[in-house]
Amino acid sequence: MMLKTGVLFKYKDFLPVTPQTPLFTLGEGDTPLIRCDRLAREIGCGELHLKFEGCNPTGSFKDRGMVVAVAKALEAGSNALICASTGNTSASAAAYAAYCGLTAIIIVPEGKIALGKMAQAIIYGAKIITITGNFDQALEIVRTLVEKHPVTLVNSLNPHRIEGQKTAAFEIIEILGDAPDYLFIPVGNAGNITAYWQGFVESCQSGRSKQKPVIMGFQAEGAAPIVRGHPVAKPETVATAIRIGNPASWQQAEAARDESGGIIDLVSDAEILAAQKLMATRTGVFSEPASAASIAGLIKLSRQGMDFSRKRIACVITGTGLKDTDTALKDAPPFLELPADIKAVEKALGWG
Ligand code: AN7
Repeated sequence: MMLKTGVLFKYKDFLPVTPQTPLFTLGEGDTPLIRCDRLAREIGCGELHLKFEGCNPTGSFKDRGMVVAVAKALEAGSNALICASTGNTSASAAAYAAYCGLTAIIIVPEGKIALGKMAQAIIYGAKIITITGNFDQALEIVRTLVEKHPVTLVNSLNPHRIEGQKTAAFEIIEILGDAPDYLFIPVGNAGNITAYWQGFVESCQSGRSKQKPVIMGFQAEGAAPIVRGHPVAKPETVATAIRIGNPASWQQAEAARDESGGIIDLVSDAEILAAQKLMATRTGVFSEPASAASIAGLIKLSRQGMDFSRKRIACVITGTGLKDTDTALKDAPPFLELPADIKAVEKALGWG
């Protein structure tokens, strides 16, 4: 059967795909770009589009890069993958390893991974190691292990990950006809901001777009090394996906910021959770907390007086909220609990 969908097939001319690269897909890419007029009016921007990466097969943008990294690993004859993760990379690595019959070894910080992401790694059959340390320490261990053992690193230090992830920028341009004026994006290990910028730059160079967006990256207040200008030894945030104190692609993120004329700023946990809730109630998009950092950043700058009223904005919504229902349910108001009686229900609804 000829493969017709997926990142590898659709973008093979723009990816390091050779005649020897196996082409396969779990259905990654082609995620919706959702136009949100009501939320745009409320925030005060001209046009607002959410690139909802939660629609990827394992529920995050990581799948775009993972499919390329795993295809190249197979091509090179590897039979095992390894990554450090705050949860989404490990879920994605485990899924693609399962599809391809490879071993996935994942090293994650104990107790700081959303439960749905742990469930994914478990059900996909990954070898899971939790460490009593944070993501940065896990990544240090992984970087040393791949020097000594025959196993493929699939963190975003693997350049094939970035190649795959840049395809999201291509898709935004395909839908809008050009790049947006601004791209808002959460920043953790800083691979994705690097990938989007590369995608927008390549599109402009090849004439597929006329402009490049201003890149607006957002870190969580308790895990904002790039904003503060130094690594954060003990990063803390409710947005566990971006609980990272020493991003691997730090310099590339600064380059994306500076070459695009953008900023990398921070948002508080309260701002992140408020944005997550606002997005859900105004657009029907349920993101995980880390993903809402992009919307939280847009709201913050708009409130500070930046004028987006005539601008076209794309916000990258990096992952689904369904992996982290604990955080969504925290502080939820109580439900109405009634007997199974129509009169009681009508009365409670004010129809009685
Ligand atoms: C939902 O899974 O680092 O700046 O190990 O899961 O490219 O790191 C996840 C990162 C944003 C930040 N949103 O992206 C991992 C991991 C979500 C994420 C980010 C992550 P990068």
